This record gives sequence, structure tokens and C-alpha cells, in this order.
Amino acid sequence: MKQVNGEIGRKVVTAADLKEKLEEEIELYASIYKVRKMKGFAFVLLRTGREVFQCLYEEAFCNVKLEELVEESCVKARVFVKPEERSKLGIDLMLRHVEILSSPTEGSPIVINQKRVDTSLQNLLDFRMVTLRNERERSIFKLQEGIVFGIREFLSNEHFTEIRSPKIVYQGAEGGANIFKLDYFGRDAYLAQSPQFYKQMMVGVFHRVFEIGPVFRAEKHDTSRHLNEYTSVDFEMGFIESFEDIMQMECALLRFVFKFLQENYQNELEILQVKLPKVNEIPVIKFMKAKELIRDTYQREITDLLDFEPEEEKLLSEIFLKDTGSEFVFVTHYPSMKRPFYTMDSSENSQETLSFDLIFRGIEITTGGQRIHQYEKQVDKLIQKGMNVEEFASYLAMHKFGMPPHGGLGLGLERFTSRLLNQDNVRYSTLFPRDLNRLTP
Ligand code: AMO
Repeated sequence: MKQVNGEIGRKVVTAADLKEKLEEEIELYASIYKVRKMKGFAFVLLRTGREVFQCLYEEAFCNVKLEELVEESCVKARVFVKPEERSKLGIDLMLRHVEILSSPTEGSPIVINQKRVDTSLQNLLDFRMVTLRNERERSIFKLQEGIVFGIREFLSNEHFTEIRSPKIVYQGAEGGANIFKLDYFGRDAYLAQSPQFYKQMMVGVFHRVFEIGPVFRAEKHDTSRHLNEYTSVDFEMGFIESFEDIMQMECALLRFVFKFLQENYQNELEILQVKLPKVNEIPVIKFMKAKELIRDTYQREITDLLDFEPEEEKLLSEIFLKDTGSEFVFVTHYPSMKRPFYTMDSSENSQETLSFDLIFRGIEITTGGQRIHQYEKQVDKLIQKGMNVEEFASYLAMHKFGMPPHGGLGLGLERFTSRLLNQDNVRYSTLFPRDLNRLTP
């Protein structure tokens, strides 16, 4: 009988592995990233899953002719590792044997093997399947992986349980018109705008939970910060004393994530030339105070009393960077009128909520706050907002059956990544963006 025993051959070689094989030959599975012809020899750059290795090709020492080494061919190569103090890795790699495993039938329509992919955003996204092979482009998503790993490790250390909630839902959690409607076997259903209801329900079970998953927003406007599908990092925690507990947790989380990237993603930080922000203390300001501060600093009239205009978020960041050196600022006590029905109002002023946004380098990356955990209060709030209480029966059941005081937040992973990398459009940090005009690739 044929059986498998879990034995996996070693097909992934890293720079660290190479350095341990001095004066030896090693097998590399790679794509030919670039062939650079010189006088009498050539440099052949081999791209593995995370790194690019430059190999020296000399016809006399290799089994194939240079013409056979076509860019984007996949190869099994044998290279000799020669110590060389002057090179960055301390070694030179000599290409000795190449077996071509597959070759492209067409050349890439866009040059992908320079430092940067020099093309429009439209092309970059249309040809994602190849433009992502560029060393710099793919580093964005490797780093994004690091952010997610860091968040997971931090939250897991803090005893949060990871959950997965449904994305086909019976009701929108965030209100507004930006919701996708589905035909669910003849009934109306929706694509989840957030895991809000489910993460709250799960606080009744695990006390601390988190989810990192896709959410959907039917945004009809084409902006540099909105996607129709994005990755939401949500956490929710019970037994809080105040919504500030959530802000403390986010501050510690950010500090941990940046340290985690520093320790594990040096390769990508270097390629992307990222300057990680310092997160010692994050300044906090109330929403109305922030509005006044922007008005007074920039002699700018307040036109919207309920929310920030994008320009105001930018200006607020500028003020805090200048005055405190912080690239983050928490804005608290957003108006009740503007916050979803699950948000707890302040006991001192019912027009204000116990909620916050985190602004990072000029853009909101997080919304969070304390939730209403008492049944009667939640029913009253729904009625006050003119909503149909019956429609929320399954959500309200948890309030009825008892919930601890709790709160949480949602952080947009793509927005966070794109601010970290100082990109001017969130799409650069979205693997395959979904927006008004884009459904492929
Ligand atoms: P909110 O709707 O503010 O809050 O979303 C939270 C965070 O998600 C990101 N975000 C987006 N990113 C890309 N494209 C979009 N269209 C988009 N919309 C939002 C932002 C934002 O700060 N349930 C609450 C969170 C909570 O209170 O726990 C919620 O979803 O970074």
C-alpha cells in the first residue's frame, strides 16, 4: 500500500543556510530574476521565496549556455559557495549546474527586475501576478505578514482567543448604506461590514477574543483610503474599567508589533527603507477639543461638527508630531450621533460616546470604544436611533443572558501598512484590491 510519512525534502534555502556551506555545492530552487551580461561572464540573480541571490555565471563552469537562462524560468540550480569577504553576505555563489523546470511563454509586459516597478498604479494592479514578483513589491506583503504575526503573538500572550465569525450575515453591524446585499436562498442576507456582533457575543464566552479577517464595505466613492474588501484586525475584551483600557492595549500592541518587525523582518525593513515609529506614549485629545485646536492653529472654519474631514486628520497629526514627536494620536469622545448604536455614551454627557479613533500619520487607522452591555440600555439606544428592535433579537439575546462590561476595536490592516510605508494610496498595500472599478485579478 502506498503511504505518506510526512517526510519533507529541504527545498527552501536561506542566506543563513548558504553561509554554513562554505566551499560546498548547494541546491537552490528558484526563479531566474535577472541576467546581467558582463564581459566574459554574467550575473544571474536567483529569486527564492524571500530572498534574491546573485550568482556568477561562467560558461566554462556551467552546464548550460547563457541564452538558455531566460528570465522568469523556474530552475533547480547547483551553486558553489565561495568565501568572499568583500561581498555583503561574505560569500560568492558560482553557478555550476542548472536544470530548467519551466520557462515562460511570454516575457513580462512590465519590467519587474529593477529596484522599483516603474509604472502606473493601474498597471501595477492589472499585472499583480508579475509585478508582485518584484523584490520591493513583494516585501510590502511579507512585512504585512509580519504585522499580522506580531499582532497574533501579542494578543495570544495577553490571553485573547482567536475566532472566525461568519461573513454572510443577517444584518449589518455598522449602519449606513455601504453594505453589500445578497440573495441567500430567497432571503436577504449581507456581506459582513465587521465582525462586531460576533466578537461581542464571544466576549461572553472567552472574555478576550480577536479576529483577523476580510470585511466588506460597499463604498461607492473612489478614494485613496477606501477599499470594498479589506482585512480587519478586531479585538474585544471583557471586564474593562473604562474604554481607555482598550487604548492602553492598542498602545502596547503597536509597541510589540514594531519590536517584532525589527527582530524578524529586517530583510523587508531594509528593502522598503522603513523607519519604524517610536511608541512610548500616545497623546490623547477629545474630539471637540481637536476640532478647536485645528481651527485655532490653522484658522480653519469648522464645517462638520460630527466627524473629521480627511484634511483635518492630516492637520491634527501635524500638530501632534510637532508638539509631542508622536506619529500617533488618539481622539476620544466622538459624538453619539455619528457612532453606531452599540457604542456606550458618556455618563457625563450623553451627546458624547466612550469611543476613540487612532490617527497615524494623518489617517484614521482604528476605531474602538466601550459597548453597551446592559439589555435595557441597548434596547433604548436602538429605539432612540429609530431602529427596529425586533430585527436585532439575536444580537440582543446576549445582553439579556448577561454580559461583562466590554469594549474593543477594529484596525484596518491595509491602511495601517500603507501609513507605515508612507504610501499615498491604500491599494499599494492591498494584495488584490477590490474597489469600484476593480474585480480582477
Ligand atoms: P470602522 O468602520 O471605523 O469601525 O472601521 C475600523 C477601521 O477599519 C478601516 N476601514 C477601512 N479600510 C479600508 N477601506 C475601507 N472602506 C475602510 N473602512 C474602514 C479603518 C477603520 O479605522 N466595528 C468597528 C470597530 C470597533 O469599534 O471595534 C468598525 O468596524 O482603518
